Amino acid sequence: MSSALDVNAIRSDFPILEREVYGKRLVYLDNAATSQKPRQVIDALVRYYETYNANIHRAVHALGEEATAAYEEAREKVARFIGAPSSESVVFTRNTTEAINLVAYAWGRANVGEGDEIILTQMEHHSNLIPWQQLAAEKGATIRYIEITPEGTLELGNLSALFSPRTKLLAMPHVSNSLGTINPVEEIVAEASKRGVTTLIDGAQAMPHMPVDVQAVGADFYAFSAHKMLGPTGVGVLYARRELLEEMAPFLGGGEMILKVTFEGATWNDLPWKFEAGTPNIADVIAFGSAIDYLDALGMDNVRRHEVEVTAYALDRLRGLDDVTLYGPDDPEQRGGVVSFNFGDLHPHDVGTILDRHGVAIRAGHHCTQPLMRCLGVTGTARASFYIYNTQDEVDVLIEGLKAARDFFK
Ligand code: 7TS
Repeated sequence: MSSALDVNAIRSDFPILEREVYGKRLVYLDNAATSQKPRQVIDALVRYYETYNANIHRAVHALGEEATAAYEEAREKVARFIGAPSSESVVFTRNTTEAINLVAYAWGRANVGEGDEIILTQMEHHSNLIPWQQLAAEKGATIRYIEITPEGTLELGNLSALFSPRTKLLAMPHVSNSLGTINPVEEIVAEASKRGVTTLIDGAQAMPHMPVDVQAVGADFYAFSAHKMLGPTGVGVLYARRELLEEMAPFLGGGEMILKVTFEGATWNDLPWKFEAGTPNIADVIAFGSAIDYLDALGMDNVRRHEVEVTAYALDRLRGLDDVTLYGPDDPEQRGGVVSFNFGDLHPHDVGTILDRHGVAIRAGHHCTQPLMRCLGVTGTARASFYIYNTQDEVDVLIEGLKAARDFFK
């Protein structure tokens, strides 16, 4: 039993956890890819479509006003949840990937030029790598990487040597989706900021799992996805310092993002709508508001404590198997609820396939971090990732499945 959360009560809110896979109870351990959704979020979607579906920010009718109010209320909830100074700093996108691309286009194209430098880490998800490689190739800029240590943490001893007068941006993950490593983002952002370097934190694996205050982190930009934190797919958030959003040109042009349009040109809407062209993902943003309510009621400190407990138990049990290679920091306090491993000489996909037959869903492969896999000297790993509804019993099912995989391939 978790000491931090009432997991039985939580589990009863998630209809999908009642289903079986191949006749076995579903054990869902692929939360770093996407989380499951509680009934409260599903109900919010149904309620919207059944009772007040309408386009927002334009209608004079009741439905439009209700939908607009609910959409903007969700933005207020997000702003409070992340500690933003105001909801004007909260831009809705499709996902983390689009939030980062928004910055690469609207800020990057205007501020990064030939000979300039960008600092990333060796543990980037491709979505915080490709947009910067594209920008660097287009502009003739260079990317430098903070290396990883054998323990899977960032090598920060020579951080200051990575900065130069040409450094324009430092972008990095708050928590690694492959190693689980929690990076000391406050410290690194402070180093960058004191040199006048703009900063972006990819918070896709942090915001769902621990208390995060974007102002305490101090970054200029902070990106994350709703679908990894009980919300629907199709909603991401870009938090940005207001001054930056003010000076940036729009990312996409069209309806909603304008104030006044003539045949000769246009002026832009106020923040944050300047960055939300076209009809947004109204239903899913509203349902994301319900996901925030759900997490708020649990308390993010409790979410974090629960994940530390389950992760510590999983690490212990995995260490008890012969032939398991674990990646990332040993100390569960230094990592999120992500456990990457390899098992003997079994291919991670084979491990994943056998586990699936036991009802256990994990991810196997490179986890969209191919350069990191090369640093680790592997082509992929098996990865179990936990959330609020996972239990130690489920970790036991994982371990039994791994033993069965070993026997199967013996
Ligand atoms: N950044 C990190 C650190 C991530 O883990 C992910 C998704 C993304 C960005 C992209 O998020 P999206 O919502 O735009 O797709 N990570 C994973 C994963 O680890 N397995 O599947 C998706």
